[in-house]
Amino acid sequence: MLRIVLITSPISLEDRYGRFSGAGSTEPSFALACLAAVALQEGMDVRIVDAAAENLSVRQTVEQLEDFRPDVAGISSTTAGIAASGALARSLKKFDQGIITIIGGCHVTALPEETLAEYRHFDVAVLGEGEETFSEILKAASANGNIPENLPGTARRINGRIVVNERHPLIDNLDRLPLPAWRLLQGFPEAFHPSPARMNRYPCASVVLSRGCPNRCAFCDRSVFGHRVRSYSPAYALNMFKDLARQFGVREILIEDDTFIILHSWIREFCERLIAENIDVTWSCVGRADRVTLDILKLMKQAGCWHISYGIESGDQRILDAMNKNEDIAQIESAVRWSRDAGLKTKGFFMVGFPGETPESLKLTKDLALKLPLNDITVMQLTPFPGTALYQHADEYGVLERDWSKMNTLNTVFTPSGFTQRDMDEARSDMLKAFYFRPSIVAGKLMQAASNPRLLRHMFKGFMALLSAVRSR
Ligand code: B12
Ligand code: SF4
Repeated sequence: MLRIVLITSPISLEDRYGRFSGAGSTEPSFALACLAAVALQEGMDVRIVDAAAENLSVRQTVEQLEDFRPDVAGISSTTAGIAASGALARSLKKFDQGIITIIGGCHVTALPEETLAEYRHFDVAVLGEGEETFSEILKAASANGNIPENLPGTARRINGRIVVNERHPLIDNLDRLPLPAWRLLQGFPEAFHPSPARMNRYPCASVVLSRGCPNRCAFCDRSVFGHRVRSYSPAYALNMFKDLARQFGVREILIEDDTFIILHSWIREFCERLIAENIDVTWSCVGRADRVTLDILKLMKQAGCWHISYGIESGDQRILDAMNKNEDIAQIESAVRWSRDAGLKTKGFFMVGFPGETPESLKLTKDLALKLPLNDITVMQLTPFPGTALYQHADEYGVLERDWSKMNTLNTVFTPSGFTQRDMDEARSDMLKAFYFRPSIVAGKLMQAASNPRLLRHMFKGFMALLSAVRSR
């Protein structure tokens, strides 16, 4: 039996959230819980170290493994975490040269050759969807200690040359996967505290019920799951909810699908099953404005949904079109109003700095945020992640700082032509200030906190983080 450890990249809360780190939001890693379940099925001795959620440094992460002495270490990383993941692989090799280090996740999937060349302590890269490739790796490693060089879904360094194999076919039926191994996440679920804007009750967990998105927004990296949408069946999704509620006492679930509302028939069945089962959980999700109807939103509310976030991005139709967002402002306005009418709280994700941004488009975006009946907003700096249409051409439209560690959507790594970095920082702070320092929003937050005093501490930390972020620009 091999000893397997699965680790999220050890990047600190400061590296992820910059001046907002004080809010300290953390979510359990769904990807690692899914991969761990597969490793358990293969009969392995498995551990998870969710270093990102636990805010562990590289040294602290390795210290956690001193007794366990893993044979295989699988690291999951976004772009912001890749340098820390590379440093972790180096430290793991120093600790024990024999550990097989595997890197997976969106960054290496988008840039396999570059990542293996840049971080030479990763032995193998798993590209795209991981469960089946990982299980084949574990089978091979436990049979003869070797991972086949041509295994689909992997990239390797062979005699100093980097070989990228064909991708593993996507899993046709997600219901074949075991339930996530939540019990391996330390302190689950009490130890995890998502953003106060998405927290209604305690304790919380997050799940991803579908993979892939049919849209092609220019700023979004689809390298892992592509454009074909696959979902667990509504019955299986309900089982995940039941498992979380009954085995772990979870009362709040964040559905983290990129676009939860794609197929109305799926949502209807899922909601009807939830209503019939009467499980004591409330939930939130992310939707696209062009996919919702008032009826669907009302049904979701009846099934326990209390919050929906929309990727609104910009208030300028010209920018939305340039993003290939395939949505118009009128649809966004209707979706947010219908959500309010259905009794749901709402959050809008906005983005500043897309190529073609002008002072006028920034004003339109701020005006839209203030005009819509939103309860919360997040304002991100446009970040041309590897794997996006924008990444290849960013230099034509402005200045891109290719520092992976800064690519957390809060730092300004891309400055569009006609602006300075400071202009972009200010645009974001101004919008946050204009939105949050309004009596109606402050009153709404106070009421939310009063209705659930356990939230108060997190909301206070969130507010202080907001203050420090808008002050220190
Ligand atoms: C939920 C989520 C979060 C949660 C994570 C906790 C959780 N619940 O998992 C929170 C809110 C904490 C978060 C934070 C951030 N996130 Co986020 N997040 C997501 C989201 C929406 C879902 C992740 C998920 O669970 N997917 C489902 C699982 C099954 O897929 P997966 O993670 O890709 O894993 C599969 C494969 O990649 C592979 N795999 C992954 N790791 C490994 C490791 C091994 C060893 C193997 C074998 C395989 C393997 O196998 C897995 C199973 O098939 C994704 C978008 C998306 N659709 O993936 C964005 C996404 C990953 N996040 C993104 C970003 C930018 C961030 C932040 C930087 C933003 C910020 N400032 O907060 C931080 C960085 C966090 C970090 N540690 O690096 C970007 C990353 C882009 C990039 N190239 O870096 C994404 C892709 C969204 C987007 N389209 O822009 N995020
Ligand atoms: S931004 Fe949202 S809608 Fe657009 S491609 Fe990405 S996941 Fe799909």
